[in-house]
Amino acid sequence: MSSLNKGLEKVDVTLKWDPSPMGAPVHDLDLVAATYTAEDPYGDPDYLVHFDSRAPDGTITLTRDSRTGQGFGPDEAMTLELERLAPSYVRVVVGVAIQQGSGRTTFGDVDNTFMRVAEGYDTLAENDFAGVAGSTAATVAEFVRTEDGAWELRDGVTGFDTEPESFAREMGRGPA
Ligand SMILES: [Ca+2]
Repeated sequence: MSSLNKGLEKVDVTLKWDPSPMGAPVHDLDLVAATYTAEDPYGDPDYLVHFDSRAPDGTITLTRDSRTGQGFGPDEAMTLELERLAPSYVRVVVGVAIQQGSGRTTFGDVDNTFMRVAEGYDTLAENDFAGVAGSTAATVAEFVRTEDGAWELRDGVTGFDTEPESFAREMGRGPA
């Protein structure tokens, strides 16, 4: 990386999936972001952003939210204005959790799941979740503030086998 790299400023994470067949239980996937401060970068999230929770400073917003996967374009979308985050924030982890209301549901049970991380028209990462087909949740992007203050993406999808609520607490922990 060049030292002229100014880092990521405003990033969009989008998620789509196909609705379940007629008569089958709906598939509800949720984008979740967890923020971490320099005091506890791998501990408990400072706050979460998801369908039921907003960023106190408005820097991370869920702009689209779906309970079924029906419709065209992204089903869920989140905008992260990283450059506006207070300096105390050093890490943001974004994940996808599948609601488990109708029994254990994994990415392998959901058709055509796809996520993309982009800044403007530049795609930074994309993934079809094939590598975590047996998981019920996954982290999909980790944004880290480097020593010079710039935000960078650490790419990669990691599967979890947990309910959405416990996933939100655990998604930012470092490797065990
Ligand atoms: Ca949802």
